[in-house]
Amino acid sequence: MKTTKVTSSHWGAFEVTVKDGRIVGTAPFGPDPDPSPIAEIIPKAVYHKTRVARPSIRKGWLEGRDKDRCGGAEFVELPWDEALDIAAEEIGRVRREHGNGAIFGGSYGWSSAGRFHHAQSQVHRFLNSVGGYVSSYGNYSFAAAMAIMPHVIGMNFRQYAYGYQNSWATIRDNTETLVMFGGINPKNSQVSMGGISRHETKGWCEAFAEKGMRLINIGPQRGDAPPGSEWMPVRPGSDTALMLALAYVLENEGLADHAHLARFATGYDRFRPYLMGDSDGVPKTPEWAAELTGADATAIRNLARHMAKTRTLITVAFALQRGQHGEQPYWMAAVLAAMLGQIGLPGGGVGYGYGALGGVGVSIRAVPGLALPQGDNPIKDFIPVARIADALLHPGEPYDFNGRNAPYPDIRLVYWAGGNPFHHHQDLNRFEEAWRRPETVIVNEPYWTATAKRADIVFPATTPYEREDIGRSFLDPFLFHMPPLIEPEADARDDYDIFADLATRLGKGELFSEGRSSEDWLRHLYSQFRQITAADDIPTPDYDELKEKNWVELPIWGDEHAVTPFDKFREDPDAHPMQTPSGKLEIFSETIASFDYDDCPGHPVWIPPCEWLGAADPAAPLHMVSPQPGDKLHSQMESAIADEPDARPVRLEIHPVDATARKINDGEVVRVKNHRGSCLARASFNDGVLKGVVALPTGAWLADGDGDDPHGNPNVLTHDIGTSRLGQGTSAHTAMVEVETL
Ligand SMILES: Nc1nc2c(c(=O)[nH]1)N[C@H]1C(S)=C(S)[C@@H](COP(=O)(O)OP(=O)(O)OC[C@H]3O[C@@H](n4cnc5c(=O)[nH]c(N)nc54)[C@H](O)[C@@H]3O)O[C@H]1N2
Ligand SMILES: Nc1nc2c(c(=O)[nH]1)N[C@H]1C(S)=C(S)[C@@H](COP(=O)(O)OP(=O)(O)OC[C@H]3O[C@@H](n4cnc5c(=O)[nH]c(N)nc54)[C@H](O)[C@@H]3O)O[C@H]1N2
Ligand SMILES: [Mo]
Repeated sequence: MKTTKVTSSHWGAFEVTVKDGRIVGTAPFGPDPDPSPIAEIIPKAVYHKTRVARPSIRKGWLEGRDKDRCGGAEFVELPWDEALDIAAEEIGRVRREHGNGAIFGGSYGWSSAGRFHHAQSQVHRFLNSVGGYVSSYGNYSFAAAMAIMPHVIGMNFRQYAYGYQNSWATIRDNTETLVMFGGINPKNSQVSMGGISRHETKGWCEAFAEKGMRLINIGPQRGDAPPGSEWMPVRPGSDTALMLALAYVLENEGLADHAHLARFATGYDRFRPYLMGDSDGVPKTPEWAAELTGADATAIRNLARHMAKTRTLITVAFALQRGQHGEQPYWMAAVLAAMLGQIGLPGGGVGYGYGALGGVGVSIRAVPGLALPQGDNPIKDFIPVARIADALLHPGEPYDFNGRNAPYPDIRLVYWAGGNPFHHHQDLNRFEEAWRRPETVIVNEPYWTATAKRADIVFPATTPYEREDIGRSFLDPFLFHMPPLIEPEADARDDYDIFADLATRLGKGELFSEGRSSEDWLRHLYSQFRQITAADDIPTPDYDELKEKNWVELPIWGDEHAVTPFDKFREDPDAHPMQTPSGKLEIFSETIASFDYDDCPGHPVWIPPCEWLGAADPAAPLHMVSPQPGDKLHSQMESAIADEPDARPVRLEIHPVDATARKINDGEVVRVKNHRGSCLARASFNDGVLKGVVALPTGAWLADGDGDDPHGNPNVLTHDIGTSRLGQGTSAHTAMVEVETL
């Protein structure tokens, strides 16, 4: 028996062929013009030996409640009932002895794409049903932007990035110069959270080049932007200096639009003395920036003049704010756009995150719905998501965050489902130390990831191919019935069933499940969604029809030119003010100034990062950036990918000059090290990487044991500090290393 059905994922929809109950192949989804190859590994990954077969409890915890959570720990397999009893009893004990404020359920991670079996929503609903949990705020993607941008443009950053930017069509039709800080990355636009059925970014970028638009990629890697782009290489972490120099040229040469600044922005008078050097004796000239960034002063001057002459859209990759002082380039890019006088013009102004996710720039009518309700969390305590190690290491100690000063919670129990912090967090050796502080760690996972191996109780979760779900993303018009394609592997169960059983044991089964099975929930959520679409006149099949059809395309493509950000504001700033204290774009923010943070003062500034090429340490002279992996999503299905010949350690992009100076050959396995840790990597010569910079993508699972991580996880090398006291985002890109032969 052979059947082929379509399913959905974060990297797109694809066909899956099942023969005699086994997944034997995948193929692209017909309507997708540029499908991602990520799905090809699935027939191997689903059956991989690293699947968690049965509920497993770490022997040291089971027998003596030890906290020795290390990669090589021994586990004992138990029947479901026994393991669930033990977990429920432990959750109950922590609640009784310490209260729900001692349970951390932030559980950051991308898990999988189906709407109901979304692990993070499931764990949150479960923990809420038993009295709540300490949550995490923000994300690893753009936490610093989330903190700074509302102060500057008066908008929630997520809403701006996903729903209020120039669409691709508006850019094509209006933009003459596209200045891309950190590029618009073709490899990253494969992915969009919740799904992406038509990968269109590549096509749009081709259309821009065809039209003769000037595309300028500013950053450490040529490959960050689509082919046909000019490349202005700059040192990682130095973009704010370059932006300031562009601003300096505009002001100095009379190209800054002062009328626009007066009407649509506030605080230019407070910022100008800094820009021109009147307040600190340092004019932010192109020569000043050339020294810091490595870019050519004449090229900077010419670029500023060209930007002033043409309709210019400045775009900034998420990566720029994933470094120390990451708030600054985001703020300064908006200030630069205001100085150009182009805020509110179609195809002008400033944009964030294009290419980072395939859905940014598409025009879709917003249709809510299809999310599992998480219930209410009576525990109001939270941590900024990337401060997890600090929280575990320093309970009770106060920290700053966006004007708030609060003590870290005292975490006794951690529950994680749908994330892999031993892939995604920084300075993993420090994190491993922090991870030993709580009394208990429970993880639901399909795979023996680095995190599962460092847990006390591990529950085997199904993959999306082993359960029924609904696929839909708010950035995509397609709607999927995701059929159960195969039986669950070994003893794996759905997160929902695991949590329902735990809730029952804790006396809250009814509150958690509302008496519904998974299928009842799917039909319930779907019928609510159909009420929303009916009210909006969007024809939507009923559940059984969707099941029958497998997928439909809803007629919700938006008007391609529906949104020009801040156009109404530009027409009449008094009638349509920005939602900032001044009603204008804040070049100086009284609010931020009132926080009195030395690492994020009242207007954008250049503050050198603690590690960068401008202060090279002889022991760690190379700047390591750690981008998203092109061949997969984060660490998902890593074990099957790692089995491919020569796949591990991960490839390290290095300039041939830096390599030969170290007697390193192309393809050779090398050691990457600094004072925080070391890993192996496979040198890959690339003259599209700025000299002095190396790029090691994320996604490897941290191996067991001490010493060099043999897989090449860059997070043994990264620095675990907040972006600033304002944003407290990850500073993953602020890391210096040395590379050497073995
Ligand atoms: N150095 C450095 N580090 C970074 C970054 C960087 O740029 N540089 N980027 C950061 C960013 S932006 C992000 S978003 C993070 C990503 O980090 P994560 O989101 O933690 O990475 P994933 O590998 O997607 O983790 C998802 C996990 O969920 C599991 N899973 C999938 N489906 C299910 C399910 O149905 N149930 C359960 N229980 N589990 C499931 C997968 O097996 C996988 O282990 O990494 C961050 N880390
Ligand atoms: N294939 C694939 N696509 C993905 C993901 C994945 O795992 N796989 N993950 C998704 C997720 S969760 C996210 S958040 C987005 C992230 O989207 P981005 O943040 O845009 O992506 P990154 O790959 O982390 O970084 C892009 C580039 O930024 C450059 N860069 C680093 N530091 C600096 C700097 O200081 N200045 C400048 N100018 N450039 C710098 C690096 O050269 C890097 O290659 O990607 C998404 N897309
Ligand atoms: Mo992300």
